[in-house]
Amino acid sequence: MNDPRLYCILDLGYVPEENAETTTASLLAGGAHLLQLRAKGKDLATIERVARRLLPLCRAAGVPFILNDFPALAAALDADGVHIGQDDGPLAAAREIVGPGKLIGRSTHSLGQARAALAEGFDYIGFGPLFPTPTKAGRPAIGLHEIAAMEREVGSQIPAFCIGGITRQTLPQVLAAGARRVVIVSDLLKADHVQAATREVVGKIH
Ligand code: TZP
Ligand code: MG
Repeated sequence: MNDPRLYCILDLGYVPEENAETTTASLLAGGAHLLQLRAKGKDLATIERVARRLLPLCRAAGVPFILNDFPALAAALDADGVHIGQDDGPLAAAREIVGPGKLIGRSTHSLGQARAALAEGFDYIGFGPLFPTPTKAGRPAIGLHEIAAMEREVGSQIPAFCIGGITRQTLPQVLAAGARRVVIVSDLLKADHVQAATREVVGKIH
């Protein structure tokens, strides 16, 4: 990861499988620095099929391809990494499966969890959701007040991506609160022009 600022997620909850490649190509052409495949509720065969299509696009763009959940599938695919949540067990268990040299990220929902992920040795974290978001319905928003401390303590050591309800509209207040890296899901996937929207965001966080 070379100073990644914008982490994009191809979420099959927003993008039908048949559009996964074209939408991913648009995110990559727009300048996404990391690309995750997220496919909540989909069967493993579907996830593997889509991942095998997206991986070469990411490789060609020089962008790490991260699989959400499923360390064993990430290893089998030779994906660049895997992203796991608070309830997905310790880093060591995932590392055992994907091996050294792969990225392993953790979702965190508080400054305390961010500190813990750093101490445990995760390669990067997500931090949020900052705002309520339909992409992760039911997960309480954590607001903006801990961002500055999180960036100071954790974001200075490993990449820390603020996430959750970040849009082209809310981005300025997120950056003003001290965020340096973001994940944006639905605002980009639902944009009329995915590539242009992605490009616009990248231009604002550099
Ligand atoms: N984890 C915390 S919030 C979130 C995830 C996966 C969803 C972010 O999606 P959006 O559409 O950018 O709010
Ligand atoms: Mg998960």
